[in-house]
Amino acid sequence: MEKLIITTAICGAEVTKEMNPAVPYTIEEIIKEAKSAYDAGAAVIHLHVRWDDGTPTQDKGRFKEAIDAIRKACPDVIILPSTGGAVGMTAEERLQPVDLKPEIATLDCGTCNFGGDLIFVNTETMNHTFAQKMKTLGVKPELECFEKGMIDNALRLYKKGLIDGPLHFNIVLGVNGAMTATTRDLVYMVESLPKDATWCATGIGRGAFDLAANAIVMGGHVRVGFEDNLYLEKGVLARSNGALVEKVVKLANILKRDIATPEEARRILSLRKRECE
Ligand code: KMH
Ligand code: ZN
Repeated sequence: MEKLIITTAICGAEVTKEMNPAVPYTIEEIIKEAKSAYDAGAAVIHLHVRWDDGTPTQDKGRFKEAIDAIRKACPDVIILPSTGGAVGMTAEERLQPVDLKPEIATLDCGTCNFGGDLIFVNTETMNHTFAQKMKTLGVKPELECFEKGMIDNALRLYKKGLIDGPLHFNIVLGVNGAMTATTRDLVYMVESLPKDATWCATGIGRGAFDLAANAIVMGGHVRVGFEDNLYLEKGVLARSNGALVEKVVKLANILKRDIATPEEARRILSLRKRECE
């Protein structure tokens, strides 16, 4: 089995300081959270950015500022910007960080409900536009799939030549509107992937660490972070993203899986290190 790649989603777009005071908004706070996760063993930082008041933004300049600052604090870490942004943003807004030519960025593979009246919109046309732009700029897509139909959408993009293999998926389970963060649903999703694909599992909310343990024993990789879950355990808020990563490292130690460095993660994910423009 390959070493375990741990990704941290340090801030997301929907969680707030009211939910956990450690959620980062400012560039300084983002650096602190990125560094805590990196020091604890994360090889990949999944990045959203906010204005100082917490408003989510996909502003290219703000991404550049955050990426340059993280790069100084965590020299070799893989930075994986979001093109999902926040629910309700336009495709043009969301695509801005791709212009910076990161090594890898998210590509959300379909539409789903996102709790209450929220709908996270990713139409087939949007998938084509995002994939085409990422391919043109040499950015590897991390294929975010919240339910099984999204894997099929991704495979259609591959058949059409809009994305290149080997494919890398992030299976996100537990969103209020898509599949559940259960072993049964994770196994079903993983069995639906191409055999040479790499994959990471992200459990939203309560299922975060159960799903992480499943992914560790199944040979997948793991994402944790405030974007997905704010608690270290029931009723105990995590003091930092680093604390969430530490818990995954403990699980990996118990389950006898070594942790990948950023360099090892690049090899596993077929990435080539390059600086953002
Ligand atoms: N904020 C969610 C609506 C991604 O980063 O690509 C979407 C999201 C996915 O976070
Ligand atoms: Zn995200």
